[in-house]
Order: sequence, then C-alpha cells, then structure tokens
Amino acid sequence: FNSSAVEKRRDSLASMCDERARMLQDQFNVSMNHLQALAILVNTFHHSQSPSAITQATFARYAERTAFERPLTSGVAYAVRVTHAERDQFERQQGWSIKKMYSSPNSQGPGDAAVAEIRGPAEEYAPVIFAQDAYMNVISFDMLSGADDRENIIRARESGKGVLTAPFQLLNGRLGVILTYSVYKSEPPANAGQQERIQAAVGYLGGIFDIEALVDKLLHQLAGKQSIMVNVYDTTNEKPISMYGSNDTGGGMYHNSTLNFGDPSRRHEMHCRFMQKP
Ligand code: WA2
Repeated sequence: FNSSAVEKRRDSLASMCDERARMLQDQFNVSMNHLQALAILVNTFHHSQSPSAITQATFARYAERTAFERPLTSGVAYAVRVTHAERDQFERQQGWSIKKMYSSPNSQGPGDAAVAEIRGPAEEYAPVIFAQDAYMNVISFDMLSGADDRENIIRARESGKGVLTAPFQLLNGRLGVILTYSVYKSEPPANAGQQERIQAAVGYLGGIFDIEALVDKLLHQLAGKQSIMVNVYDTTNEKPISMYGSNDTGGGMYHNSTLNFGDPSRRHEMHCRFMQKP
C-alpha cells in the first residue's frame, strides 16, 4: 500500500468527518437560535401580560408546530422561578406541588424519579410549568433539584447566554443534553453584571437534545454513511463523555474534527474512522 494512497485515504476521511461536524454544528446552531426566540416569546406572552396569555396547551401546540425549526431537539420545557415565600401560593394556583427530581433516600438516578416526593424547603425553586408533549412528565419537577439542570440554570442566568449541560441521563431514561436560556423580567443591558442578571431572572427555557436519535438521523441523510464510523464526545473534562456512537475501537487511521456548540465553557469533538480496512 503506497504512501500516496494512504494520504488520499486520510484526506478523504478528513473531508467526510469535517463535513459531518459542520452539518451537526450548523443544525445545533439553528436549533439554539430558535430556542432563544422561544425564550423571548415566553417573556412577551407569559411574563409581560397579566393574566398570562400562555397556557400549557398553547405552549405545547406552538412548540410542536415549530419543532421543525429546532432540528436537533426532541422537546422544549419552561421552568419558572419561584421563591420559597411564593411557594404556597404558587402551588395553590397550579393545583400541584413542586417535586424534587431524584428524591428517594436510596435513589441512584433518574430511574427512581417516579417515586418523587414533595421537596423540603429551599430558597428558591424552578418547577417546569410548560412542556412540549413528549416531556409532559417533567411538569412540576424542580429543575434546581438535579445537579446538571441546576448548574445549567445558574450559568444561564448569570451569563444571559445559551448554556449546555454535559450529556446525562434524563428523567425519561435517555441520554441527552439540555440547552438553557434564562428569561428575564426586563432584558438587562448587554454589559449587566452577574448580580443584576440573577435578580432579573424569572424563568428558564430548556431545549432537550436527544443526541443519539437525532445525530443518527442527521448522519443517515449523508451519502457514504456506511463507510465511516462517527463518535461525538464532550471533552470538557479530562475523561471524555460519549454523546454519540458505538464503541470507538479499532486502531488505524482516524480523524478528529472540532465541534463548536456555542458554549465556550464546553468542548466537543467528532472522531471518525473507516469501517473497512483498505
Ligand atoms: N427536561 C426534560 N427531561 C429532563 C430534564 C429536563 N430539563 N432534566 C432531566 N430530565 C426547563 O433548563 C431549564 C429541562 C430544564 C429546563
């Protein structure tokens, strides 16, 4: 096998991998922009009107009808900020209690979510009040009671930008990542400080990215999908977390394409290999 043939093969792997990475990144970016627009819609029709012009039914219907605008998401949900002092009145209005996500004493994770209990006192809560049909199961759960969701909400409201979780197991048992935008009572100026942003936050809009299913669908649209194996990782921490793809085994040639999902505090990579040896 001569060296120019190896080089050709390397180039072709690199261009196929880069093409897939670019496609994924573009679709992610499009989805992200529409989530931001949805956050503005919630501000306009829920928080800036009294009484609110959005109900769960209208939110779910609108989210469903505009789902094509968010190609990598499998759903959206909106959690509202409730202080401890407001809790009783809020629960009475809603007709349900705010629930903790992973609450049974020997809970090891989302599998136990069904036995959720009522949450003990906290300073504030972020119960989901609106959700797209597929995620109706998260309504009434306090998103500040789960580590990944909590960290995302806190980063979102401090930064005013779209922020992303690491891949984690969702309440429905599937692997996903959540992209969160904070909704503010009135939009803080671009140069607003963290404290000012935290004060102004009234809720949190989340897009749920079902990476396994949606990346698969995306890659299947491409020609030559049988010939290469694709893996996507969150490489923010020392130990990469797999977001997509089967076991990245086998030696030989591989290409690493960088992915930018718009959250500067997270890193992602796409790794590609040929399925067949030359
Ligand atoms: N949405 C759906 N399933 C989940 C989940 C979640 N979070 N967390 C665990 N399983 C309303 O960032 C705000 C959505 C959180 C947004």
